[in-house]
Amino acid sequence: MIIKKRRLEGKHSSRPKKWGRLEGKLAETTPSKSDGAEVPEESLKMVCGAFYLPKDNPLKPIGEDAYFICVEKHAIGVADGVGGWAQKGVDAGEYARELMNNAFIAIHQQTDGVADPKRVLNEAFLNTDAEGSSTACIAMLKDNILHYINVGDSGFMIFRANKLAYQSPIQQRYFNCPFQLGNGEKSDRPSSAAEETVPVVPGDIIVLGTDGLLDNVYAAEIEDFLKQETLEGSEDPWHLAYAIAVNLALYNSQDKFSYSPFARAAELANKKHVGGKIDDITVVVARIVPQN
Ligand SMILES: [Mn+2]
Repeated sequence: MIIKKRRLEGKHSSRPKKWGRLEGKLAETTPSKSDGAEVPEESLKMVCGAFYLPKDNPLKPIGEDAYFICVEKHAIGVADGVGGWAQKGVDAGEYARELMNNAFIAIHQQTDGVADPKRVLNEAFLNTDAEGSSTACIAMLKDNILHYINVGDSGFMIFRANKLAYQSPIQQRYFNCPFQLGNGEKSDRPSSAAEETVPVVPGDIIVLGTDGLLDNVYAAEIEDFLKQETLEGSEDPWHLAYAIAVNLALYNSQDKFSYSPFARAAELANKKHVGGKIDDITVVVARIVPQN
């Protein structure tokens, strides 16, 4: 795979053109029939790719994020082990990895063909024994509708014709304290999860990530990036995930002066934070295409 290194020079030092978060609802720009994006009768599938970039930490070379892609069941998921556990000598990455592994197994064991992310998350949670806690977002495509379940501040955006069409809402108690699944008394249970369905159409691009992505990259930047990729005819989801992780999220995270989504959220919470946020970065990209 040829990887193109492209950095958006000069883009990250200023406030993006538009940075309003579009949470939990379809955008007004959602194509209607007049846009030529009719709801298809044909069956759709997801073509997926992912890139994981743990932050530089010799003590935790694989970081605290985890993800899975289940091609047969059209399902993807991410989890982000909560870093605060390190103070207690617990690697929450273990919890996140076990949770995603168990989610993958639970999806394979769904034999009745019904996409039920809640059941998957429940089973994954009950089978996860590790100490720690983690956010989790699992999305499954069924009958041309994306079913998802989310706990915490991981999440996804759907881009349609290179425009943001949907963004999943995050759950947090207060700034930088997301809802989190875990076995401890203070942790959340799957019953706290947000569950939603979103119709999708061929050509949609789902960008799922942990807060290493979402705290560093605005939807408008991904829109610009996808426009450029479309011009160049680049459709490989692995390439898109790599480029979004490295050229946008990693690059922005290292910018000490940018008005990042994290800096904006801090400002809204009356906290001080300037620049990007160094973190593990997970990006899963799923293209919605016809089954045949
Ligand atoms: Mn994170």
